[in-house]
Amino acid sequence: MIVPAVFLQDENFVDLLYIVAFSLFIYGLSGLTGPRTAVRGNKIAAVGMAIAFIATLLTRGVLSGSSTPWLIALGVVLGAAVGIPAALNVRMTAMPQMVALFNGVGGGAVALIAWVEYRHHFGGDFALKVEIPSLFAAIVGSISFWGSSIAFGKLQEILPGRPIKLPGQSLINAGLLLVCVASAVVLAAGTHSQLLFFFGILVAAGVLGLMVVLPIGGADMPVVISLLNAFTGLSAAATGIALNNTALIVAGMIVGASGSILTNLMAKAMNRSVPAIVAGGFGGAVDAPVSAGSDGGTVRATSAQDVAIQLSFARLVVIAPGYGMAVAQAQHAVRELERALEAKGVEVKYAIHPVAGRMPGHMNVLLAEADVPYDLLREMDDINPEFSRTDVTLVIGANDVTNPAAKNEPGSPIYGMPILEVDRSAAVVVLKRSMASGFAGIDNPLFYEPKTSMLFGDAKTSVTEVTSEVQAL
Ligand code: TAP
Repeated sequence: MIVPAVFLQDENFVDLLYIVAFSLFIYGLSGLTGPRTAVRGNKIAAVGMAIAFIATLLTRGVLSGSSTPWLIALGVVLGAAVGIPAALNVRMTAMPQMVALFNGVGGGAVALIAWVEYRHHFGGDFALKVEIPSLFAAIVGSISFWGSSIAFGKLQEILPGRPIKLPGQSLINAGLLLVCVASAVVLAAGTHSQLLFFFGILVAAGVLGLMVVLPIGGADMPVVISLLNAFTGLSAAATGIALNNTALIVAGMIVGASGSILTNLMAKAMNRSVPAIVAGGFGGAVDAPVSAGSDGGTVRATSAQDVAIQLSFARLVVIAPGYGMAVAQAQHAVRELERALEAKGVEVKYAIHPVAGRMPGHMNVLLAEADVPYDLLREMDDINPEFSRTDVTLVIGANDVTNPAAKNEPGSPIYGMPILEVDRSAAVVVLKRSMASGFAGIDNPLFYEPKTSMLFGDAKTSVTEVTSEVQAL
């Protein structure tokens, strides 16, 4: 695109570019509502971001200073050198860690910008309308950076997934929040020449970020990631206000608003309350893993041939996929099995739990990739009443989302989380490699029920074997 020189650095032209960028963000975001349009939506939003970046460079004063263009170029090269290979090489199953990491980096960048702004005005004139959003951005950005780092550590299994809680945790959190707010008030009230208070804010908010996420148990991680995402968006919007940058305000608010809505939806799906998350009493009621096998329950192993017979004589088969299907990349094999069963007159449906896998919509994306017709997918609330008339439920690499302890064991860390009630079907076949627990780190009583049989092995191999047996019958 050739832009007449007169337009460059013209405020109206820059504003026009920003409007185009926001429109593309919003249009792109609307594409993320369905797996089929998500990739296109993401590309559209990325074009919007490139336009916003160019508009920022064209803003008067941004490129002033002899070293500034080089520093910006260095940032772009370093960011691209890290970000592009990371995004290209990340495994689908490691996506949540990546989201947590990128989200944390966003929060950290916002906190650093707030610090730079503060140093910029150090000892001079700092208008409240700039200072207050900067302080807000420093607090929330710092919480988001450190909280996301812990979330990354838990998801990457560098840190234990179980809740880590100190005695008096809620009081400590309240104290840290008080330190942040009190320091911010002192600075805003005029003693802002004291850099020490600003560091106090960054450190207290950072420790608060760690303290809020450490006690959160594995199964509740989706909610906290989404909450931290909303925090990063809000802190970016605050930085936009401080820097008088419309692009940052709009983009930050889009992330903040969509993150807040997603947090609310996830919390509802997990039967948790958002205030309980913020208070720190979340997901960590019990530290000890619950053992379903300790009461003498036995496990019944089965074979691909037996499963094929069971499935072929069923009227209704429900497939309940989980994280293990993603690890095994078994979605195409599962689709083949569905076709083989349908060819024998068996009705097949898929049961989709809102937090099955490791990211929102994980199962929908995988099954769409394998061309599973969307009308065969049933959300949890729709499929649960159907389990009582289901002949066989095939649990493929799912564990926590089928765990009846969530309904029956008040002491369980996942108690209260809505589950796929697969135990109400006439028979259950679980495909997994071992008796290992799922993300929440707890045993699953479903595996010991007399109606349950276990087909041990990699999900893709097992499903392929079952399909061959079904076709041979
Ligand atoms: P999980 O409870 O994590 O269980 C997955 C099971 O898959 C494991 O028990 C594992 O058992 C099995 N598995 C792994 N690789 C396999 C393979 N190659 N073949 C066959 N089985 C394999 O999964 P879920 O039921 O989907 O529940 C999701 C959990 O993740 C919930 O606790 C949820 O809160 C949490 N979480 C969700 C999200 C979102 S947004 N979806 C984000 C973060 C965390 P073996 O090792 O014995 O095979």
